[in-house]
Amino acid sequence: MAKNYYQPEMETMPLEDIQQLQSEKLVKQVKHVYENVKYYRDLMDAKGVKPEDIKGIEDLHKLPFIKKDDLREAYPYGMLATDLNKCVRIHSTSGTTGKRVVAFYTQHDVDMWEECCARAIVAAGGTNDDVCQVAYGYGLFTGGAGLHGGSHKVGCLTLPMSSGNTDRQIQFMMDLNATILCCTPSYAAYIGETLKEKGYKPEDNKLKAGIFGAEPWTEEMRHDIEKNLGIKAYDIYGLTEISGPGMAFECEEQHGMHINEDHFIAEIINPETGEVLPVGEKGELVFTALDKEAFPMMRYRTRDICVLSREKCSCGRSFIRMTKPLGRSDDMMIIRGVNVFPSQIEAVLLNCGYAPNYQIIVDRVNNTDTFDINVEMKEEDFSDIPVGITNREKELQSAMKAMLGINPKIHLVAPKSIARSEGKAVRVIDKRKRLGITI
Ligand code: DLL
Repeated sequence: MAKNYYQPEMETMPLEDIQQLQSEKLVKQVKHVYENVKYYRDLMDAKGVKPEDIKGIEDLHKLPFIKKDDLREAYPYGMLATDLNKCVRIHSTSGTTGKRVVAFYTQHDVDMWEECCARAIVAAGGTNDDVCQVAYGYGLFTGGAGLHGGSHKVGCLTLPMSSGNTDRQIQFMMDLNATILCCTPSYAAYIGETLKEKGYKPEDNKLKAGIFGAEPWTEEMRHDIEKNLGIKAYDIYGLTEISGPGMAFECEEQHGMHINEDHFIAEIINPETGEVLPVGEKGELVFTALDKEAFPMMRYRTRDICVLSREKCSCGRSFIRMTKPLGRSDDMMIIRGVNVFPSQIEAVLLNCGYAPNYQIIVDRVNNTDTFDINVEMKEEDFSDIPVGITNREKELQSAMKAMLGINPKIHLVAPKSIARSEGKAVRVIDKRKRLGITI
């Protein structure tokens, strides 16, 4: 089997050496964070931990966790560990109640992140002979920028398409002989279907590989995409709070994603108790970033549930592998690659004068997520004049789009028509679960 490494000395480093390196970096990083981030220093002080207590990775468990709520509380600069004038970029997640999480990057941080993405591209067979079509969104989302930077590092001819405009995607893909496609798996499936509708066969395109992530996808979906596009489809994982895509990536084995352990320490914890679980057990994934200057996350709780494996991989990489996220320990949904919280929807409804009586229905039809929201009208606003209702649905839809970044289909329904629950309200009906998609 071909050995495709971007930085072989790191990617194949023996485990003892990786752990030694992690220990050295951790000691330095804890000092950096303690000295420069008051918010984290307070958390450490409250737990009674000083930087000198951390002598290596065996002491990692002594450090406090960081949660998304901490990042919201510290918004925008409270977690910044360098002078702002050393920072060259921000990226951001969507916010649950309008407050986003903003992550800062120095040039060093961007380089490290792009190298991680370059590793993923090379692991998928990429070289400087390739034409890499980046159809992840560009902007505050990390998908476009991350894979774009990785593609440059590998020396691919990069097509910075961003997402959407499928006809143009296909025209460039065919005319410029794209060989690697990077986008969300649902968009890849949609591109595959559109190619078919336009009469192209899988062998008509020059694609050989796809690097797909940012949302859950099943093995069945992988097989469909591989068949329709005539490629090998690789998974890639990451999150904005840590650095973006490329924290973990699949190799030619396509059996779990290797975590870039020279830059990140992964732990699995019991989400209820915070107890660290042994490798092989299912729990919440927690990351400590070892090299980040501007936004150095320590023991960040991802809310993603998964399992780690130290089983030897035939690709020769010694990095630990993670399964696809098997679910989440919070109520975040990922719809068309975008993170959506019910609380965001509730905030829009309240802002627009509706009562928070609603139901979200998500499904996947022809490999694309559908997203519908039923919203009850108030008695005093209720009317059955269709034009008035349609206009109000449109207004609410644009308010939702402004908050979420994606367009739900809004259905205004009669007062009291959404079933009330005696216990926890059932706000979300995620029909994708029948397909084995658990997020
Ligand atoms: O989704 C970063 C990314 C961009 C990853 C492009 C891969 C490719 P966020 O928008 O902050 O960042 O969302 C992070 O998305 O906690 C997971 O729940 C989910 N997620 C990311 N990758 C995968 C994947 C980007 N391969 C959240 N499979 C994470 C399933 C994924 N879920």
